[in-house]
Amino acid sequence: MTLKLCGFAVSNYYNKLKIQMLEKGVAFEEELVWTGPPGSTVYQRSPMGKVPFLETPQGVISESAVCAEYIEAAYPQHPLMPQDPFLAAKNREIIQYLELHIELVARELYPQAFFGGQVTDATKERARKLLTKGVKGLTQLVKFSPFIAGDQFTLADCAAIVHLPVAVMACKAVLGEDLLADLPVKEYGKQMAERVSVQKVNADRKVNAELMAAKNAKPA
Ligand SMILES: N[C@@H](CCC(=O)N[C@@H](CS)C(=O)NCC(=O)O)C(=O)O
Repeated sequence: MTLKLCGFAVSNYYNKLKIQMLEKGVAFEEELVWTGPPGSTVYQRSPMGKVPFLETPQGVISESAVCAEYIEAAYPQHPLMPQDPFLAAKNREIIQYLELHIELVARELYPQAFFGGQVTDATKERARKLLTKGVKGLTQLVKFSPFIAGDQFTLADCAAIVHLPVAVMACKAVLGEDLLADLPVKEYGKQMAERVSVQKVNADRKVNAELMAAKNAKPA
C-alpha cells in the first residue's frame, strides 16, 4: 500500500505534505476529504476533524508536522531535514514559528479574507498584535539565501511556501496592510514557483478552489 494523503488541495497544510512528497519522489495517492462540523465522517478518521491526515500501511496519522516527520523517517531518500541535530532543530524552529506564530494567528482572519464572513475588531487587533510579534521573531531566524533556512531546499521551505503567501493575503485583505512586508515573500514565491512540485500544487489548488466554490454554492 502506498501512502494516501487525505484532505483537499486548497489547504495549506495539505499542500505542505504534498510538496514534501513530490520533492522526495515518494509515491502517494490523494483522497479528497472535506472537513465538516463535529459528527461528520471526517472525525472517524481524524480525531479533530482536521485535514490533512495520512493513511499509512500501519494506520492513520493526523497533524501535518507529525506526518512530515513520519515521511522523513519512513522515506529517507532525498532528505529534507539536515542530518546535524542542531541544524535540524533550527529547521523545525522556523516551521514552528511559521505555523504557531504566523499561520495560526492569520487564520483568525480567514473567515473575512476568503469566505465572505466578518471578523470582529477585537479579533483584528489581536491578530495585528500577535502577527507583528510573530513576524519580528521569524525575521530573526530566516535566511532566504536563497532558501528559507539557507542554501538547501528543506522541509521549512515546504511550510513557508504554503503559509507565507496566504498570511500576506489575509493581512492585506482584512487589516489593510502587509505586516509581513519585512520578509521577501513575493520574490521567494516567484523563485519557489519554478519548482515542479510547487507548480503542481498551485495547479491542483486552483482546480480544488473551483470545486469548493461550486460545493458551497449548492443549496443544502
Ligand atoms: N495543526 C493542523 C492544522 C490543520 C488545519 O487547520 N487544517 C484545516 C484545513 S487547512 C482544517 O482541517 N480545518 C477544519 C477544522 O479545523 O475543523 C495540522 O498541522 O495538520
